[in-house]
Formats: sequence, structure tokens, C-alpha cells
Amino acid sequence: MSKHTNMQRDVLILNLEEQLEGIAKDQFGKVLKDCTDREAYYVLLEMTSRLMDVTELNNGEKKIYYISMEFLIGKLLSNNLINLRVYDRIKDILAKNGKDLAKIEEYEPEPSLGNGGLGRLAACFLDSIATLGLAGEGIGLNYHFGLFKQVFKDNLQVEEKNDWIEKNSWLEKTDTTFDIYFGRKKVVSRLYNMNIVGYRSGVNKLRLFDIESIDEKLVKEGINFDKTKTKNNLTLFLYPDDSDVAGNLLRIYQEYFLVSNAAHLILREQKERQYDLHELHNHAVIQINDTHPTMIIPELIRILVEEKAFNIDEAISVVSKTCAYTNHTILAEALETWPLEYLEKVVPQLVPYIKELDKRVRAKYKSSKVQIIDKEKKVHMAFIDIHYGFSVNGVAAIHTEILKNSELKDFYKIYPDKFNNKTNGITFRRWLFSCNSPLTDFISDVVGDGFKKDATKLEKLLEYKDDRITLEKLDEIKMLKKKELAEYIKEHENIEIDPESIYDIQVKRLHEYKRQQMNALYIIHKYLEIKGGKKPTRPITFIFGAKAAPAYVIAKDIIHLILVLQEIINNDKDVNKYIKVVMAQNYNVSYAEKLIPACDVSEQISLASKEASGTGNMKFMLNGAVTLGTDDGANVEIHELVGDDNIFIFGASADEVIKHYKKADYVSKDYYTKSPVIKEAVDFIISKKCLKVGHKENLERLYNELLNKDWFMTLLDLESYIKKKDEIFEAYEDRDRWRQMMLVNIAKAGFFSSDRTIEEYNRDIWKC
Ligand code: GPK
Repeated sequence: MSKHTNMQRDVLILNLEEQLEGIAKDQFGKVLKDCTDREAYYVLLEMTSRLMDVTELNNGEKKIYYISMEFLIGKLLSNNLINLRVYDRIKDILAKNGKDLAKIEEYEPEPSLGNGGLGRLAACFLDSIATLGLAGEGIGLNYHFGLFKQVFKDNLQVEEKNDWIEKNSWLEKTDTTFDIYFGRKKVVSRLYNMNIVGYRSGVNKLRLFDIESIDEKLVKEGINFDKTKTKNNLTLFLYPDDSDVAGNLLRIYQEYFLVSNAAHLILREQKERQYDLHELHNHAVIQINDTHPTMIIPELIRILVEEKAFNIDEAISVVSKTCAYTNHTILAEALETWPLEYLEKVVPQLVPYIKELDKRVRAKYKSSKVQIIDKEKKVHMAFIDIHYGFSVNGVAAIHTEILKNSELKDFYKIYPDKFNNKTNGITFRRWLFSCNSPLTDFISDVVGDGFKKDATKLEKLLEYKDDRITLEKLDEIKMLKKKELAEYIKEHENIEIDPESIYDIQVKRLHEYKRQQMNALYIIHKYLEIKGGKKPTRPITFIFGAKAAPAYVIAKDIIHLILVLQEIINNDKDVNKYIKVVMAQNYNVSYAEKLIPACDVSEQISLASKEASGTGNMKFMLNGAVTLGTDDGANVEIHELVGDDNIFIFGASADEVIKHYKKADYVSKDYYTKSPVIKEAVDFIISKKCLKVGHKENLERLYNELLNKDWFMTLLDLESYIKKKDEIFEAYEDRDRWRQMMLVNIAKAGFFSSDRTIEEYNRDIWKC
């Protein structure tokens, strides 16, 4: 950091109180004490922006461009204050003025720029890239209504637009605009910047592109709008409903709009720095976050050839040395394949280049399995990345092995050196320091502050494994967080929960492979047991949070079932003393920050082989929850780190599951017929009790799905799940053992810091 900016920063920080009063006076003509919480929020926004403006930009000869359709950044105020090292001082000043930062924060709208793990990972990565002082930026889109806002009506999910952008926000409008062409159709883009400040480090930028000609009024009812009006709708929503052709085309428009802007931005910067574009790979590295931004490859090649006088061989060579690809899933539906015909419609200028790339592969490799354009004229986007990028990484050890040995094995044979693993991570600044300050402070008291820069230092906690006082204190903090959550849930869901009960939490996007339906079947099983006179030792609160894609019918049926169970169970006097169900409405990052610190049992129950990594599992562990999970994704690594005694693993292994798929020999009905426990639970879905408060159509469809398809093998693992879950609840009663498990989980979480992940990306891929 230069002396100049350092000094400006010091001056600002020395006079924080004066500054805050000055801003309050300018903006609202009041002293801070008299400001409302909302006004205080704007004062803090301005203060933080000023501090960021005098924090030096991270710089370097080579820059990372993390291109992603999603950045699920969450609220930024607390995080920015923590990273700028003024959090405690600001808190004190506010307290002196009768204000509570937590209350003020409620007025910050949560940016709605992502959907689930992939988007949240991108946000954690930006935090770590900045923290490690690497020059790097995120490039994404500025969706006006983002992902939808979820509301429950009549026990169903209803989608509403999420109007999150305020005039006064972290977004900074720039003068940069580009002309983006879709064939001959032109759209003008506009760049907005957001500062991403590292922890005790410099600042980077998140670049968000928008269209100038956006028309928010296109959205009339819910989240419906005219999908064909590209010039006006392009950045309205993340994930337009893609169940029809217009939705698919819009998604391609969005993806091309993203990458074409990115290409312009990157090439402009190379020019400003007077770099030779033949050396692009020495000054830029582009990380392609899943296949969504894959078109950056043909787009860069096109521009180099058509506008920068490269020959095609040179262009392909330099672009291939610049681009790296991360795979986040093996689910076929998420591996994009676009009909060539769609690409011809949206981006005809790219098609000759895609065909050229395909032709070169064809000339070299005969196997039909590695061709970019298949027999049905579908373009396999991932295959472009693998052939024409220099790195392919999976996001957890088991996931990368599955890519190498099964899903992408034909590619692994050709390019063994391109494949590498980068186990995901999370930023501890948000998922510990900010969301759980009592725990953070306590850990600092016990083992010192070192873990804040080097997360592996959390291991020092292990020395206190037998220390009663430490263990009791951990439990006290958990109770505090459970009480806070109970209050929040009372206020937001109007459900009363007992902090003395076990909090069992499953929060993540709703998908059949994540198997929220299996959790629901356990709840039914428990309900029936209680009705039959078998009571659990201690009350249990089952908490869910999940949005279903608007066009994903079965996922919405599962939400319906959970809401139906919530209504039946919470209103049944015989049962609600022992169990309760909470389906949190509009689960998002801010909600996660309240749920995770309060959790006892972390549900990570995906069908083995299907969850590439998971990152919620890491956040829960870090906050002292114990995992109930399958040996899938990063659970495998958690399992290895904490050992058999500190985790509860059940269910079929990834190998077994893959075999079932290969042989196509899984028949869910066999499990239903053979097991009375399974039968009873599944039948309850269409029982009179459920049909009374639920909808026949939804419940019957779900019942039939489980019985006749069950593509993600719920019934295969249900019995072992029930057994393990009973075991974990039993284990909770051995309070000493449980507290030790909490401690071990926290102590071993250091590996999952995204700082470690980013160090590995940089060491093996980016080399900045
Ligand atoms: C994977 F393919 C995708 C996707 O479209 N969206 C998404 O959130 C998730 N993911 C995986 O499902 C998680 O297992 C993983 O932890 C996360 O990406 C980040 O890698």
C-alpha cells in the first residue's frame, strides 16, 4: 500500500466519529443520535465507501478475471467494516449514540445476484482474492430483480420479483459502455462497479454489466414478462424460466452479453497497459465459472481474428493459454448443451468459430464422445472449455475423481495434465467473524487471534478438548445463538420454537438430489411414532430453507409437502411438544447468517456422487454443528478431518450409486414394498390428514414420483437415514461428548477457508 493512501486512511479512521457526524449532517441535517436506523445505514454506507476509496487497489502484472453469471454476495456493510478493520470502533460509536449495528443492518437490501452454492462460492472467492492481495476482479451481470423473492401462499411457493437495487447503494455507475452485437442487433451496455475490500488488504472490483435500455415495467405479474423483448429485458432476472424456447434463447442472450462485455473490458485493459495481445496469457487469466461463460473462448478468438489481425492458429493458441474452467456438477441437466440452431439465432457471428473449434477436434480425435457438436447438432459447452482451456478443475476431491474416472473420463485420457482438484472453501470473515461474533471472540480468548489470518490455527482448540470450561462456554454461545434464531423465527414465520430443542437444519436450493424429501419422510416417521406413543427424549425442531426453480414441478411439490407437515405438526397438541417444523420463507444469505450459528445437526444428505462439494456443510461445521450426511462432496473431506467419532455418515457410497445408474437396476417400489417403515411414511403423503390441508394434485404427483421414479434414490437410503438420525439425536444427550464433537468440528474447519482454496488456485492455475 502506498504511503499516500495509507495516510488518508489513517486520517479518516482517526476521525471516524467526526466523519460520521459530518455525513449525518450533510445527508439528513441531523446528528447521528437523532438519525433513524435507516438513515444511519446510509451514513455508514457513505463512510464505508469513503474508506474503500482511500484503500489501495490490488495490483499486479497478471490479473485474474473470474467470470460468472452469479455473485451471491449478501449484505456488505458488516463485512466491509470487518475487512476495513473498523467494525468494533463503529459498533462502539453507534452504541454511544444509542444505536445497534445489527438493527441498522436490517435496512441494507440483500443483492439478489445469485442462486445457490456456485454464486456464493464466487462471492467467497472475491473476498479471498482481495484478502490475499491478488489483482483480480469478478465480471457478472446486474440483474434488476435477481432471483425471485419466495413467499408462501396456501402452502405453496409463489415467486415475486426481488426489487433490491436502491439509488443509494454499493453500486457505482461508471462511464464505461460497450456496443454489444447479436448478429446485426445492437445493445448498449453500461458498467457498474462494486468495491470488494480484502481483510486487512487492498481493494478489487466486481464488474457488473447492465443494459442501458432496460425496462422494469415489462414485469407485470409475479415474475412474468415478455421474454422476446431482448433489448429491454436482458438483465431483468437471473435464470429466466427456461422451460420454453424463448427462455432458453434469453439465457443465451444473457450469457453472450456477459462474455462479450468481459472480452471488451479485458482487451481494453491490455491496451491501456500497452501489453502485446500475443502475450495475453501472461497478463490475464480467465476463470470460467461453470459452462455459463464458455462463449468467452470463441468470442475472444473472434475478436482477435477480426479486429486484432491475428491468424486463427495464433488466436486459438493464446486464448487456450488464458482460459481455465471449473466444473461444479455432474448432473446432466446442468451441463449446458445448446442447439446449434439457437446459437445461430442469437449469436450468428460466433457460430463459424464454434464450427472451426469443432472441426479441429474432429480432425484429431475420432471418438464421438469428445466432439463439441454432436450428431443432433447440439453444442456441448463444457467440451469447448476442456479442449480449448488449459485447466479443468472439480470442486472437491471425490467430485474431481468422478470427473476423471467416469463423467469426463474420455477427456481425462486425452488431457491428464489439465485435470486438477480445488476443494471449495468459505470466507471466515462472513461465516464466522461477522455472523458469530461471540464465538469468534471466545476463540480469540482461548487460542489467540492467529486464526484470523491463518485459519488452520483453529486446530489449537484441540488442546482444550477436555477442558470443561471451554466446552461449557461453547455450549453457552450455541444457546445464545439458538435463542436469537428463535426470536427471529417468531417474528418472521410466526412460529414459536424451543431453544432447548435440538435444531436440525437443512438449508440449500431445493433439488431432488439434495433429498429434502428424505428429511420430510423422516419427519413423517417421527410424527407417526409419537402418535403411536413413542416420544423423543428431547424436543426436535426441523428447519428447512430452500427455493425451488419456478419451473421445477417436483421441487415445488416437495416444498408443498414440507409446508403441509409444518401445518399439521405445529398445530397438533399431542405432537408439537416434541417436534416442530419450520420452513423459512425466502431463504437467502442473510437468513443463512442467522440459521447457521444456531444449528446443532447439519443435514448434508445428498445422494452420494451428486453433490459436487457443498459449502453449507463447511459453514455449519465452522459454527460447531455436527454433520449428518452421506459420503458425498466435501462431506468426505470433513469426515476424514474430524474422524468417524465426530460425524454421522450413512447411506450408499458413490461407487454403489454409480453402479446402480450404470446397470439401471434401482427400483424404488421394491424398497417400498419390502419395508413397512418406508411404506407407512410414503403413504402418509396421500393420507387424509395431508389431503385436508394440502393439494391433491401436488401430493399425489410427489407420491407417484417417489414410488415409480425416485431418480435420486430416496428410498434406497431412507432406512439407514432413519437409523443414523435417531443415533445423532441420541448422541446429543451425552452432553459432554456432544460438546467435544462441536469443538473438534470447529477446530478442524480451518482447511475449508477459501483463502486456502484461492492459494491453491493461484499456485496451480493462475500463477499471479
Ligand atoms: C453447481 F452446477 C451447479 C450449479 O448450476 N449451481 C450450483 O450452485 C453448486 N452448483 C454445487 O451443486 C455444489 O455442490 C457446489 O458446492 C457449488 O456449486 C460450488 O462449487
